[in-house]
Amino acid sequence: MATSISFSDQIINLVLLGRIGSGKSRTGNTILGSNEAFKFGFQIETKSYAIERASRFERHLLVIDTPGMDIFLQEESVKLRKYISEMAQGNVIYLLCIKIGHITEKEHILIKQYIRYIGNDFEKRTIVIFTHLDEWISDSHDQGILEPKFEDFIATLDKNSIELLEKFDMRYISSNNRKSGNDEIVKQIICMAEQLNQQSSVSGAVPQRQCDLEVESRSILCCNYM
Ligand SMILES: Nc1nc2c(ncn2[C@@H]2O[C@H](COP(=O)(O)OP(=O)(O)O)[C@@H](O)[C@H]2O)c(=O)[nH]1
Ligand SMILES: [Mg+2]
Repeated sequence: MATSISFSDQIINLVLLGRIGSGKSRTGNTILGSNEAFKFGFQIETKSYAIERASRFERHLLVIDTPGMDIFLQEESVKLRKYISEMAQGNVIYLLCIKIGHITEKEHILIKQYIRYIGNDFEKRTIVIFTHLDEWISDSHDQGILEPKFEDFIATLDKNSIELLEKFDMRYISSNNRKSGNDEIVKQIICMAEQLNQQSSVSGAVPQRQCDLEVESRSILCCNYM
């Protein structure tokens, strides 16, 4: 039976994950379009979950920021699941924040723990967000590369890191969270999230919105990245 749920009722639930200092809170602010939504900074250790909402590009976004953690075990996964089920309705998309150049052993261990304790769903519902794009661009300029392309960074990754991205079907986006009004990234995230939600929806249960946003970069986006 057709439902009365309209596109405008649908909420995109986004959960920020990643190591301490990986840029989770600031990525949340980029998405929400406000530098004041989540507290950020090296001196700020987020101790509890936080939630903010915003409407962006005609979408309702709900963003959950999570405590800084380098280890994610069963107990934390129970807390995360409880918080999500209390705060968000429907599917969530995980945004796994990694500072560019920092796919270290610690990231590999943490991601294995997410996969183990959040479950298989985690791999299918995650977008990797490489933060600190601005720093990578200025380093590239200092090295004489005038027009650095993020794909060139991906090409430098070792086999283990590529295998890690492959777990997420190479869904990744790079973000400069210092840039205010970074709308392109927000649109990229919305497009990927809508694509993932569409893939996992039970057909006909809820009308799923086709992504209609124009995004500039990468062929991945707006429903044709798979
Ligand atoms: N230059 C730059 N700094 C960033 C970026 N994203 C986050 N940061 C900085 O990295 C530090 C940690 O960010 P934060 O969002 O608090 O990380 P969290 O611990 O994962 O929530 C802060 O000093 C941020 O200002 C980015 O894209 N570019
Ligand atoms: Mg934080």
